[in-house]
Amino acid sequence: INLRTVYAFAREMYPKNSKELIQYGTAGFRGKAEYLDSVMFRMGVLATLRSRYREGAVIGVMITASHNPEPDNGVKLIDPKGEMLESSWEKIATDLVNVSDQELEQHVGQIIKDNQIDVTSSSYVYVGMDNRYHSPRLLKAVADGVIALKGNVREFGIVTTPMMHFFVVAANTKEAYGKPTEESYYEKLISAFQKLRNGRVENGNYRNSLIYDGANGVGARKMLQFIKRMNNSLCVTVINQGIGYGKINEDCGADHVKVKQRAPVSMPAVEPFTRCVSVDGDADRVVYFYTDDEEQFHLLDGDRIATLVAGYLMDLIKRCEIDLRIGLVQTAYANGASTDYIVNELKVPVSCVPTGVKHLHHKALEYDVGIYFEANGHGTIVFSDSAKSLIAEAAKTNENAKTLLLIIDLINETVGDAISDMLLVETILNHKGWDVKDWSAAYSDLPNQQLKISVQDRNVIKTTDAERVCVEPQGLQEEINKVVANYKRGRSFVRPSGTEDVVRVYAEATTKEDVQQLAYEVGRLVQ
Ligand code: 16G
Ligand code: ZN
Repeated sequence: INLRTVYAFAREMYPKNSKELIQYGTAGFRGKAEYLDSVMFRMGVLATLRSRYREGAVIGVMITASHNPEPDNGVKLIDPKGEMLESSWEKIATDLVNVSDQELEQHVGQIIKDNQIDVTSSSYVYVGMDNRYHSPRLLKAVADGVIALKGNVREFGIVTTPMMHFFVVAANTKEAYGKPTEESYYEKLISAFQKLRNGRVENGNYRNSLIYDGANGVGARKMLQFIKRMNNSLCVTVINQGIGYGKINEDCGADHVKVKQRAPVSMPAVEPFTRCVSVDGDADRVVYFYTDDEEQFHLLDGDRIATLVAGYLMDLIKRCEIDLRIGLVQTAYANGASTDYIVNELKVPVSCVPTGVKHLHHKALEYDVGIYFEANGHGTIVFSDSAKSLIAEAAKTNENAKTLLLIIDLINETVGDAISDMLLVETILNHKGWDVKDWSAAYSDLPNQQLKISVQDRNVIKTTDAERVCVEPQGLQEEINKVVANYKRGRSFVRPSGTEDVVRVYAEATTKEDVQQLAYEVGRLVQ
């Protein structure tokens, strides 16, 4: 391998055109697409090195900016078991994309040396992208990065982020998880879903039709593929399909619906209480919503999904007559009412961790059955190996354990998967015979609000206790406490965003007026 090639490729095709420092954050690298060509090329190089470092295991590269606006793009690496890139390599990634073109050859040499990578060993990189118009160009840059190091690359074209995670795990586990193909992914989810329906498409208050907002993203296209294969076991009407003028995530998608607490554009006229669902631009987040008979909008967010799933799994596991430790993981953004419901009604242990999937995922692995969801709709359920074998054993004689095995098949354990999560919610509602009214009745959300505050340097804010307490600048937390004390059931925290150059303020209280005032007052303390 001649590292000159890397430099030559970089200089001629992917010159670095931005001097701004860019960081591998909670969701990889993100930014305006026109500055990302060199980042993508270098991530192709890094993925190949990572694959060689991991003895030829498949490494994934996903090109997407998720819920960001259309002009943005981004890239993240997927480790062999489908997990996020190991944190020590996040630093290697950051350093690699920030060196100049002239330093590149020497820098890559140093990474190889530091990590004792055998550059002649085999490597495999899988790469996929969302449907932004600049994604194909950026995908080629990643592939060229792999080729510059004489690695193997397989391109999957337009896929969701969770599909990419599925392909990587499938490839590395050699068929135990399914084949690394799009068809195998559909097959796995749909077959479990159909078996769980068991021919009973409607039950009690549950109707098997819903509206699906695809955010003009890849989630829309893939849902159309699901529909073709589902034989009407679920009747899905897809809006914001990404055909014509609609821009990805613009006035639609899970982030819009959650943050604005409003329905997406292009909503058809539907009966009150019609079940609607929104996914984000790369289909790893999902939230439900509906409008009631007084035209009031209601959101059923990640907290709702988590509590629905926890209640259902608790019940099912009890009936399997096996002893498994269930736990639920949330972040500080979880609505206080949902946490109370989990602790007091469901009596499931709940823990709070900092924002970002890797923190939630990591914590969830401590339980036999770990359920994690961010309020924004990103989440999944992980089962320990021993839990899986206990369930499989019980399934030989117990019908409930058989159901639980199918539920495990329906779940994409590697990462939150909007479509898999949706099919899970649909299954639970079907089994319970519930409509959105029944689902909403479990508890009432406390009114809540988020603000973005622009400051000179957001990193002067340092937090602890899962971001719920601010330790720097000194004295700020005391000020926040004083303000919060004036509000009934008031709660508020501030944290620097990991994806935007802002400080975020979260507030909740018993009334809309109170929460607006509380958020405003805390926001002023930060400015
Ligand atoms: C990223 C995270 C998401 C988190 C969000 C917070 C991953 C894969 N994604 O999108 O979990 O909720 O960042 O953004 O970890 P913020 O730091 O700007 O509030
Ligand atoms: Zn996303």
